[in-house]
Amino acid sequence: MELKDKQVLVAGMGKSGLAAMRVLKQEGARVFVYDKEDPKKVSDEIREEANNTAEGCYWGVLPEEERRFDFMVISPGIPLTEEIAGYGRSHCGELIGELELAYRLSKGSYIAITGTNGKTTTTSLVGEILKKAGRKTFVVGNIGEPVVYAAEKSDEETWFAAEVSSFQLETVREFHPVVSAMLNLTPDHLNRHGTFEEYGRAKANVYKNQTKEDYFIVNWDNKEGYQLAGGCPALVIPFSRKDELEEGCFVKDGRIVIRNLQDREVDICGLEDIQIPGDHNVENVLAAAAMCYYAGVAPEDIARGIREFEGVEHRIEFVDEIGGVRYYNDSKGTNTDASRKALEALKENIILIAGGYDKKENMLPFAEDLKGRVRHLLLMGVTAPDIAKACDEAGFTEYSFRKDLEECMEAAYEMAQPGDIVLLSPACASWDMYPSYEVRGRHFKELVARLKTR
Ligand code: UMA
Repeated sequence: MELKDKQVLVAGMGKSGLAAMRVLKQEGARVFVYDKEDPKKVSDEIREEANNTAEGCYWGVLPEEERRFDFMVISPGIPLTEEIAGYGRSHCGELIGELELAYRLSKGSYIAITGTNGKTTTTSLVGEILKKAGRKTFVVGNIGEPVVYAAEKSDEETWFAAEVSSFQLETVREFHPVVSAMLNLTPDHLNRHGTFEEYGRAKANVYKNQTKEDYFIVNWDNKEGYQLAGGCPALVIPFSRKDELEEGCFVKDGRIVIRNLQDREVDICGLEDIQIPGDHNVENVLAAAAMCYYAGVAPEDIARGIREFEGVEHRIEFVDEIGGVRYYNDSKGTNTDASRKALEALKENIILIAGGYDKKENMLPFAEDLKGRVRHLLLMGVTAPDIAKACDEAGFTEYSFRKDLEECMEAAYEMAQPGDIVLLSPACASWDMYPSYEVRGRHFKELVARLKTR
């Protein structure tokens, strides 16, 4: 992609937009930036860097009506219904996201992982397997690493293990992974996408440019996700934790096997080799094994990667044990499905801390899962009243409200008995109280460390 002297508008000065701005400038483009925030609310560092890099900065205002740009790079967090997106459609030759920009700038092959839950864990595991197999690998995307930085450093031998969100997939055009995966599909981000169908449609963009030479790995056990295989132009490879498949990756006699097109069964490893807890993680491992196998990694390298993988930060992460009580950080539980999986993995005697930003999810199935697992639920954040209402409906009465995470932790510490688990798994995004789930998770860990020194 030739960028020299191209006029580009970058919208959103978060991680993704900043990365796009830097790389575009380096490639000789004439960069302009926009952010909805008033300059007073933007950090000094970001404002200064943008002022020094861009030819024009638009803080809290749209660029002039008479301006025209070759294209616009819009951040994933900006809904396409926002005014700036409308401006982009009428004033810019093209409207793309940072993932698409990166794709056009990169050499090498993409493995793209989407789905509602498990993306970060599975992407990390795929990355680990590829690295252990000796491939030049970048683990990028929604996981927190803008893809454009890696794109700059890529060559023909490079492999990208890319976590891609529905937000990022809304703005892809040519993005073409050799292997893509849909881990599962359950309602999430409905406030952004409007309906579950629209959310699924955005996710299905992951395979829209694939051909029959490519692979689409999809969860056989998740009906909603599997339905999307219907429109897929790539070779569909299912994975299943529950059923033995004619073709695909599944569990047989306690072992992970892949049955390929030639009807050959390849043994990968035993379930006991998986270190990360819960059935949902068996699914993540099956998906990762299938992706790597179809990306040409040897079964023994896949097995080694699985055996040595200890999980990722903020995802059912064991933090510490204090007085016989174990503390787990599942700040990445940003929707009800993710948090239900954490409850399922940790089983019982749980003191749960939940609540946060409202993504308009139905809280009832989550509330129903609390019974028999959760001893007490501590509620915080914007969704606290909604979760409480769902608990009433589900007949779960063991809950109380706290102002913030610090107060929740105090209460949890007071009420926990040896053998209990204190779990932060909010079932909601963090954005009402924190800038990100990572900051929320780190705060939880700091509070655990503080309790330990009492
Ligand atoms: N902004 C506007 N107008 C708007 C909304 C936001 O100008 O209408 C501005 C904000 O003022 C802010 C910037 O845009 O300055 C924020 O951009 P962003 O929300 O796109 O966030 P980034 O920091 O660029 O991070 C993004 C992803 N964020 C989102 O998709 C919301 C990160 O995913 C990703 O790790 C990062 O790019 C690098 O690729 C986070 C996430 O929460 C983890 N993702 C969602 C999820 O996993 O559920 C999809």
